[in-house]
Amino acid sequence: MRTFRAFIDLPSKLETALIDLPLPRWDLDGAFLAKPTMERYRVELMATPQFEETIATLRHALTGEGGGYAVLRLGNLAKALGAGDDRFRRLATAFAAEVAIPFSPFPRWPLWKDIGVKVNKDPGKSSGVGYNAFHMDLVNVTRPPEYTSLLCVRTDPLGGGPSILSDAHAAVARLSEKSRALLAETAYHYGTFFDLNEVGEEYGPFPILDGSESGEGFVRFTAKMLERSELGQAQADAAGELAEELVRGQVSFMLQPGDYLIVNQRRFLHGREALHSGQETIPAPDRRLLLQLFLRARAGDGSAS
Ligand SMILES: O=C(O)CCC(=O)C(=O)O
Ligand SMILES: [Fe+2]
Repeated sequence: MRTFRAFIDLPSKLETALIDLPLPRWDLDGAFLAKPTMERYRVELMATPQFEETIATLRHALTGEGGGYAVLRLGNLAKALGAGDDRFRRLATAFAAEVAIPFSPFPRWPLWKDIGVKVNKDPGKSSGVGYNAFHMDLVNVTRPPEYTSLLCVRTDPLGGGPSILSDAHAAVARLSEKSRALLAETAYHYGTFFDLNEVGEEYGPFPILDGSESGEGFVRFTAKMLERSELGQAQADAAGELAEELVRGQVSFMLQPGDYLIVNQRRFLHGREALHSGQETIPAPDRRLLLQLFLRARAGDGSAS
């Protein structure tokens, strides 16, 4: 049972104030959102009505008991400002910075990365048209971002592509002790690593479970590792069981334009159902579009330990 409130509407007074908020363009400090920008955004946000309560609710959804993801409903702001508008993006960035530090691991993307729809891409990968199986983002690095986030600019005009979320530790807890022991072996690998900022080193092979009993470590998993994998049979079976449990415990919902999904990667894994068939009939500029942003927990933040 979900005991936390994952969907967070903004009080209308707050929405009204945010529409007129004069947030300046942001600066970067290396891969990170610059500190003066975060401080300036914070000063502006703190002057708006009911902002602090809203942020407390958001933080609780992400790090409180049973929590691990949240959808901040910014749809009215997206409507007022335009979901693709810079001012809207600054507002989302300002909210993100209240959770953790926004940064871009990819040298070619400035902070937010487009996730559009490419009909010729591997359907199971980011921006493919197929089922995007349960995973954590940047699974094969030593320091994955504590949070990943997705801002919905446009939905699939054909009506597909609901998001899926699953409590990773709850799924692990339903497995046998034997399977958990196999998942703790340093025997899993996925993907390639090149030219990434601020996420540590390439990690492979890695254990899916890091052995900490706190229930707070990463469940370093992607169901995509199950395809064409060179795993031993016992390890592959254990990973397959985890994939099944994740699906058994999943919640699913359709992101609406302006919805901002934030996922605490230490707690929840995410994915996406297939887009509706017929994407090739939709002109590229009308296809589903999300913007992705990664967040690094602040030092000393409980959720970073
Ligand atoms: O398309 C989506 O909704 C999710 C995409 C995703 O998880 C990713 O690109 O890492
Ligand atoms: Fe992802």
